[in-house]
Amino acid sequence: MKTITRDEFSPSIVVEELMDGAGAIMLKDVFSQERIERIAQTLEAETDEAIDTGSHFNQNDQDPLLQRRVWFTRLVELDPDIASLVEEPMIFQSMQAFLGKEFVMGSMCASRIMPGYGGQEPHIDYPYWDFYRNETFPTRTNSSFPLNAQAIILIDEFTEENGATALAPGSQRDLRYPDKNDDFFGKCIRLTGKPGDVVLFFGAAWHCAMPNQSEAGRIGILVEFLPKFVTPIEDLLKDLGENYLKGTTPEMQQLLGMKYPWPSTPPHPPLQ
Ligand SMILES: O=C(O)CCC(=O)C(=O)O
Ligand SMILES: [Fe+2]
Repeated sequence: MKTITRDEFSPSIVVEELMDGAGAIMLKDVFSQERIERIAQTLEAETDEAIDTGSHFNQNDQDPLLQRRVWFTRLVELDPDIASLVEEPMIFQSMQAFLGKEFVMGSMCASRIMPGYGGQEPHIDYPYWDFYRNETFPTRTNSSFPLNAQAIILIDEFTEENGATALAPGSQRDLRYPDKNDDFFGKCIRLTGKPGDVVLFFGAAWHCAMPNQSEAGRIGILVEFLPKFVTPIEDLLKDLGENYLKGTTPEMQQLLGMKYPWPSTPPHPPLQ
């Protein structure tokens, strides 16, 4: 996987890598160790108990208890700084170039996979996540332009042993739901990195969380970004305090859909 530092960063490198390259890129040392360590402690405490928090793509009955999630409104409640991670300019500018300036957030959660977790099934992400029913999508739907991007903010180190995400490089170009004949596990690379690194990928690329064979949890913050016109899969505003919305940044307001409200009228006459 291509890896770039803040000095090397440009949004066009990200766009090219997500569309025409592997489908994923690693941004190194995006967040300070101090900030990530503080967030890790909060998320570890929050995910201590084995309760079903609504994770998906699990392969057996026990795994929902071992893939523990903390969803957006709870993240904001725990510490608004966790939500602010997505406003980081390298992430924000990349997404503007990839999905359009007024892109939105569809989902944000922390995911902690516990020792013994068996791994997700290889999949593609919303809005393509039920593309095995491709007759429910418009004819000729393809990945020539993106309807999704994913960010994983690494809170723990991601290693092959503890279940670092696997991804089939280049698979984003042929929009299809992976099946058993695709030899996903033979083709995949692993998205390994250090706390504070960020992986960006196009969710049309086949990928999945892998088994955690280590002795410790593996926390990542999973963010889904969408073009402004795709319905977010989560109601991010549900239970969100009014004061949070009022007091937050223009970037967060855009991410929460405030720039492109529904229902709407045309923004201005077309011929001005
Ligand atoms: O946790 C991971 O490594 C990937 C998660 C993922 O792909 C998903 O939940 O859709
Ligand atoms: Fe996914």
